[in-house]
Amino acid sequence: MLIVEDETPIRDGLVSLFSGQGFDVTSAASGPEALDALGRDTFDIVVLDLMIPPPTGLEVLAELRKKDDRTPVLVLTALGSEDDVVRGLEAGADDYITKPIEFPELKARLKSMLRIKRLQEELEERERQLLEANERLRYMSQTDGLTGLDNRRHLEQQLDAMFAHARRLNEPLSCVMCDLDRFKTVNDTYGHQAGDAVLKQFARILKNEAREKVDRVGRYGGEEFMLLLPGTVLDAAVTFAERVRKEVESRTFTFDGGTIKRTASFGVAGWPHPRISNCDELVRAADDALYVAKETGRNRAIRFDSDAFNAHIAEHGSEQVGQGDESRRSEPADRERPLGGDGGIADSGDAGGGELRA
Ligand code: GH3
Ligand code: MG
Ligand code: MG
Ligand code: MG
Repeated sequence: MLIVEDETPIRDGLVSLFSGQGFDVTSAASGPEALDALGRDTFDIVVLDLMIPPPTGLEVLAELRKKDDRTPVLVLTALGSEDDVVRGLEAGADDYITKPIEFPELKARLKSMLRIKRLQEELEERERQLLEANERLRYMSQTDGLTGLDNRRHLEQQLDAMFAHARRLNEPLSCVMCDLDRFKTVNDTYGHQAGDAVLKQFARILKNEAREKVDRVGRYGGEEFMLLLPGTVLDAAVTFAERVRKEVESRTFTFDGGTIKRTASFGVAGWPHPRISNCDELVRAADDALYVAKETGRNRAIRFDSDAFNAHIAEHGSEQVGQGDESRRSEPADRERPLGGDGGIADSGDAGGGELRA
């Protein structure tokens, strides 16, 4: 507590009264001393006599309020000077008491000011906690728990926004879908935890290869990931996917008790494209290209509408790709789409397939 009072007997009386009540009391006998104390310390409460050697109490108060509108200030005014009271309150005092001071009244008023201050602080603390909790919730609702990447819902929201933006500015936007090859065997051979470790490391690779704060990287489903590359034409997106593919291929994944090599397949689509007119079609095109990458041997990046893509479709028909899986944008990703039973999967061309090294 800061007590500003120029009359020594009153000041001493107040100091001993409130010290006796357990307050840590600082006292000042003039304007300069008061400003000095306020500059040095912060106070829970200030008792301020208005008639003090200048700067006066009102000037001290105005100075304090320039940078601090929180510290409760109770002004002491001479009896009957109503102008003083009004000016004191206008200058930012929270309450006043007229001299001669009635100590019980002063004590009661200070107590109520402190109570208001405490309530205000509690309210602010609660608001802070609420904001924090909201921030945590927002993060959790947008983030995949295992990899820390965007989750599917958030990816789709981003995609909607990015596509609208791309269309508005007539800027390219590419989408890369990728899926670890023969990932199930990691789980089957080394257990789910090893699988999780590989997924996390794979996610890290994607994140590192993507442009920070520009591209969005997310987990679309189990071991399937999506990258959104704004401002990126299809050619550049294919180059990007090829770079990531090589990086994955060169990497040795580690898990508790062993290491393992894996590859991944990529499907790449880009807007603008004559066969893509909305973001669902962009994702489906990338997904179809990924499907063809799997079908044609895995560990490769396939460009939607490329010769390789079209040749595969021409040979095997298109009923499996572009089949308009409407559930795709609301259900977990599932690549169980065998082409004509099991026969379409080319195990021989599978660079990373089946090789597990512990
Ligand atoms: P393909 O080359 O055709 O993609 O073969 P694959 O084995 O990678 O694909 P498949 O769809 O047959 O298997 C995917 C596996 O991914 C099955 C599932 O148990 C596993 N999986 C999905 N999510 C997780 C996860 O969060 N953690 C672990 N450890 N495994 C997961
Ligand atoms: Mg005085
Ligand atoms: Mg897979
Ligand atoms: Mg998959």
